[in-house]
Amino acid sequence: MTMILVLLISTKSIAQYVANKSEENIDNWPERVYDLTIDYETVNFTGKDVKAMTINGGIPGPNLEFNEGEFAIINVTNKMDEETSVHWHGLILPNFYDGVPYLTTPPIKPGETQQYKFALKQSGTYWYHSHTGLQEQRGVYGSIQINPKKTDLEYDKDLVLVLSDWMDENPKTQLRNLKRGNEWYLIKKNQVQSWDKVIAKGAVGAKLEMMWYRMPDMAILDNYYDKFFINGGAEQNYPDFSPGEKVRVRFINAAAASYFWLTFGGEDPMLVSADGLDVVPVKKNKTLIGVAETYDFIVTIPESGKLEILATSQDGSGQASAYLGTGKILNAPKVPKPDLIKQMQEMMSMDMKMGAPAAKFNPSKNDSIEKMKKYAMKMDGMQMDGMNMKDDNMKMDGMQKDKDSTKMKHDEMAHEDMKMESDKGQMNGGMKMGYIVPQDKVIGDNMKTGGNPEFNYNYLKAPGNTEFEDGKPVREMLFNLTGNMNRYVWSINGVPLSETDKIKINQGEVVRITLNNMTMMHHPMHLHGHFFRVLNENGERSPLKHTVNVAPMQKVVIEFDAVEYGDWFFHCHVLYHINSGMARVFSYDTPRDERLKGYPLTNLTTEADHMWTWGEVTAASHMTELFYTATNIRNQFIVRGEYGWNENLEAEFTYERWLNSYFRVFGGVNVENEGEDSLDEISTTGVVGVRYLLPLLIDSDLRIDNKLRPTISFATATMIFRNVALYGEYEYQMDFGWVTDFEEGTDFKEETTWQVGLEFVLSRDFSLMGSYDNRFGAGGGLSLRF
Ligand SMILES: [Cu+2]
Repeated sequence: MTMILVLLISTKSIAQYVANKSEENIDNWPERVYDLTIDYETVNFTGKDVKAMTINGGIPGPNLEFNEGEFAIINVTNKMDEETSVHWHGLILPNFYDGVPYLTTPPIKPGETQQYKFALKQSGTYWYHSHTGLQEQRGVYGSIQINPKKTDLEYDKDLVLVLSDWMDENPKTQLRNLKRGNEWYLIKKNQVQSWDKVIAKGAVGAKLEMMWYRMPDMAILDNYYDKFFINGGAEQNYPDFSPGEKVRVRFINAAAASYFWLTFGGEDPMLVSADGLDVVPVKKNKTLIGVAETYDFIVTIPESGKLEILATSQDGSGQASAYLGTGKILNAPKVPKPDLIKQMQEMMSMDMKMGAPAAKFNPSKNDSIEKMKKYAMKMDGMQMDGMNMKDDNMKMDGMQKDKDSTKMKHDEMAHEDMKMESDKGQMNGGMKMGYIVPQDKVIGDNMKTGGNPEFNYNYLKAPGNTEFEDGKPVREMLFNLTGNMNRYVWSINGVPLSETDKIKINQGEVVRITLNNMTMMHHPMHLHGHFFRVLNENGERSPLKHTVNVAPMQKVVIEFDAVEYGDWFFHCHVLYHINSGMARVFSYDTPRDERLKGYPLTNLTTEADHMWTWGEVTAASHMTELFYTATNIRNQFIVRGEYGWNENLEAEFTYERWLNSYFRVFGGVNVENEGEDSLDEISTTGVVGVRYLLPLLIDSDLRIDNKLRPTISFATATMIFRNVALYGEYEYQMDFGWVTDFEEGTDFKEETTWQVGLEFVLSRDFSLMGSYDNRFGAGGGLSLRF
C-alpha cells in the first residue's frame, strides 16, 4: 500500500494514475460512500421566505470527512426540476469527475443520480459546490475534510467553519441589476462615492481622474448581501471545547462573491495550512480569505472565557462570528470599514491608468503585452530596489517555442516580444519593470490601498522546495484581468470566455502565467485539478495553491506542472465574474471523453453571453417615457419613446453592435414630430451612426438620418448625493438642405434639444424624478424599473 502511494506521488503523473486505475492498486483502497441530495427548500434567514437549494436539507451541505488514502464514492441526486452539477474544489481527481458541466462531466439532470469516484491522494481542507449558473449562491456548497495519514501538527480536535454570503433576492436579479448599471446595491450599503462625500474629503481630482478613465464608483463587493454566514448562521457557538485544547479550525470561503477578514480573540492563532496544503506555521491574527480559498488555523481554547472568531466582509457591510469554549467572550479585533474614497485617492496618486477594455474589436488578436504596458501604473517614484527576481524564476532557456503555430494564440505571450525584452538585457536577474514582477515588490509598502500588506502571500512558505523538475519547457502566458464595470462584462485579455478557444497545453511542460489585474476589484483565480506555485519572496519555497487572489491593479505570477490530461477550467471564482465571462479552458492534447457525447461545450461557454433585458417607464407631469433594452456582450437592442403632453413626441428603435467596451455602431428608425407642439407632421427617418463612451463617462452619439441631417448628442449622469443622481442630455441636429427643400432664403436649419434632471432613487425599482426639457417643459414624476 505505502509502496503504491509513494509511486503515485513520486511520478506526480495523473496520466499514469489513470492508467493504473483499472488495475488493482486503487481498488484496494478502503471506500467511503456519501449520498448527497440537492433539492429546493424554503428557508427563512431574515424574516422572509426564500426558495433555496440545499444539500441533504442544509446550507451548507454536510461536511464530507475522509481519511487520506480512502476511495471516495459520492452519489449526488438531483431532486430539482433544473439541472445541476458538483465540482470538488481543490481535489486532484480524474478529469471526468471534476464536475464542470459540458466541459468534463455531464450535468446532473432533474431526477438523476450521478456517481463520482476518486482516490484521495491528498489531505487537507477543501470544498464542493455547484458549477451550474448561480446555484452556488442559493446554497449548493459544502466542506470536505481529509484527515492526514500522519502529521507533525499538534492539535486535539477539528472544527470546520464554512463562510458564505446570503441574499434573499434572486441572484439572477442581482446580476441583471449589475448589468444595467443600477447603483442600488451601493446606495443601500451607503458606498456610493457621491459628490457631496467626494468634495467633503477633498477628492475631487481623484474622482475626475477616475471618471476620465471611464471608471464608475469603486466597490469592493458589487452585490448586496443580507447575511454573512459561518456554517449557515451569523453566529455560532461551539461550547464543547475545554480550556487548553488545541483546535484545528478549517476555514473555507464558500461565499459567491465576498472576501472576509478573519480575526481572532485570545492569543494569536497559528496559520498552518493554505488551500489544503501545509505551510510553515506562522502566528497571524488578521488574514484576508479570498473567495474559494481555504485556511487552517490552530487556536488554543483559553483558560477562561470563550474566544471569538470574527469573519468581517471585506466591504464592511456585515460579519459573522463563531465562539469556541465557554464563559466570558474574548472578542476578536474589529476590522474598520474600508474608506472607498481614500482608496480611490491612493490608487489615483499612484498614477494608474485604468479602463482597459473588457471586450475588443478583434478577439483573436493578441495584444496583451501592449495592453499591459499601456495600462500599467507608472513606476516612477516607486521603490526599485530589490526588484530583481532570483535567476531561477527568470530562466527563459526552457521556454517553449511555438514551432507548429504561425499565429499567436491570443492568451499566450508573444515570444518574439519576450525575446526582444531579453535582448535589451532585461531578463537576466530581473525582467523589465512592469513585466513579471514578484507580487510582494509591487504590493508591499508601495501599495497602501487600505493599508494592506495583507494582499500578498509572503506569509505563505511551503514546508519544502516546490520547484518543478529542471529542464522542463516553460510556456509563458500573460492574462490581463479585464472588466467593464459599466456593462458588467468581465474577461481575460479583453476577451470573454464565449469569444475564445481552449488554450492548448502539453503534458511535460510548465505553464507559467502572469496574472495582471487591470481592474479595481479583487479576483480570486482558480485552476481546476492542479496546484500552482504562487511565486513570492520565499523563492523555491513559494507556496502551492489552487486559488490565488489578484488584488486590484496588481500582478501575481503562478506556474503549474502540466501533468494531467483532458480539459480544466480556469476562472475567477467571484460567481458574478465567471458568469460574465472571466474564464478560460486549459486543454491537454487528449481526446474528449466519450461519455460527454451529446453534451456540447458551447452550453458552458455561451452561458455568460446570455441576452439580458430590462426597461424603465416614467410618468411625469410634463411627459412620459419608456426605455427598453435587450443586450448581451456584443449586441444591443434599444427602444426609447418620449411623449410630452404638449404634443411633442420622439420614439426610436436602434440595434447596436459593441465593437469594444466603449465603441459601437448602430442603425435604426426614429419617429418625431416636425413642428413644435404639434403632432400634425410626424416624420419617420432611418438613422445610422456610432456611439462612444467618452472620458468622464459621457456617452456620445453621432448619426445621420436618411435626409442627410447629421446629429450629435451627449448624455451623462452622476450621483451628487447618496441617492440623488444628476443627469443631462444635449442633442444638436443640423440640416444643410441636402435632401430637404427649404423655403426661399434658408439654406441651413438647426435644432437643439436638451434636458437636465434629478433622480431621487427610492428603491431598486422606483425613483422620483424632476426634469426640464426644452421640448416638454418642466415637471416631475415617478420612474419604475422592470
Ligand atoms: Cu473576478
